[in-house]
Amino acid sequence: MAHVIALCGGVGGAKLAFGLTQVLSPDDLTLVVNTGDDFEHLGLAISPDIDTVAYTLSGLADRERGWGLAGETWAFMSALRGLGGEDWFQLGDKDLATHVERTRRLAAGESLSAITAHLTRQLGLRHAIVPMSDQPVRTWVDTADGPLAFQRYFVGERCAPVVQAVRFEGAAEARPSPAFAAALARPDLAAILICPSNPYLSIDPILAVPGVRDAIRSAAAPCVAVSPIVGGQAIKGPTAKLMTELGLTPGVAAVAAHYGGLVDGLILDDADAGEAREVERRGIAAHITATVMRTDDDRIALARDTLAFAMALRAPLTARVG
Ligand code: FO1
Repeated sequence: MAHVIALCGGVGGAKLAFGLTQVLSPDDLTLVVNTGDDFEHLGLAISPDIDTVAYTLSGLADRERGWGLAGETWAFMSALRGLGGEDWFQLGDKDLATHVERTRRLAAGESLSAITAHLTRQLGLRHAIVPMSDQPVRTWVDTADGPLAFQRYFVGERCAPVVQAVRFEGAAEARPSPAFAAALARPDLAAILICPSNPYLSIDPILAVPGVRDAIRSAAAPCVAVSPIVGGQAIKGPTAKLMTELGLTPGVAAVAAHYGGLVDGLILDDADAGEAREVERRGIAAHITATVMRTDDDRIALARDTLAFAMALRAPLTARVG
């Protein structure tokens, strides 16, 4: 197997990322993670999607919540609350160590890439989890109630305000992280996968980093996305609500339109088989399979299926490129 890049956000994306690590060797996979959700809170540098992917891959994640560590304790939060401190964003006692160590290393001048490589190695992970960029990119959500920094919208306001637009502050000045850029330039790049993360909040920040969209478009390797929408609903999170607020009809067709001109193939759930024709009308190959990942076996099966679909698309693309 040649090299595979997978773009992913937090909870939904991490499940497929886990499956990919079970079927691809560390040399064959670069997991590129959204950092638009990152923020500074209580003086700490928080990178929620990187941590969600790292905890999921190491088997340490709280599977019920999807974020944070299993068996977590909350003494810090309870003490902070007692002092009248900010308690709208939950930081577990063990999780806190990750943020403290990341913050210390950033202050000492290490890059987010280097810190992420160190922290994931400490968790025993051998697959590369890389931030989309080492420069800060911050997702802002313009709502009917005014502009909100991403975590204020997502956690503080529980996605309740009506979204008018999403923007990525700092993106224009950002560069792909060194490992992301290197993976995009690999001559043996076999596929670029887009995990079933929120296209607008988790994947768009990655695509907003200058050069990324063009590199994906011009790559000889096929780009395949897995739809995060099943039967008009998001598996988890605010994707469907957000789509409605942005004037879109939540469904696979809108996801295909969003990724139009970028992806060669889209994987849709069995529940959406009826929309395959609409996807293909846009010049995107459609593949129908079970995409809801409840167990580790589901994650591995979808990873295998996604890779097989991408490899099938690769042959004609390679022929076209010469
Ligand atoms: N999500 C919540 O809904 N509430 C929280 O208090 C919360 C805390 C938190 C702490 C660390 C971390 O890595 C993630 C955390 N998340 C929390 C998840 C996070 O806000 C979102 O999952 C992502 O940013 C969206 O992908």
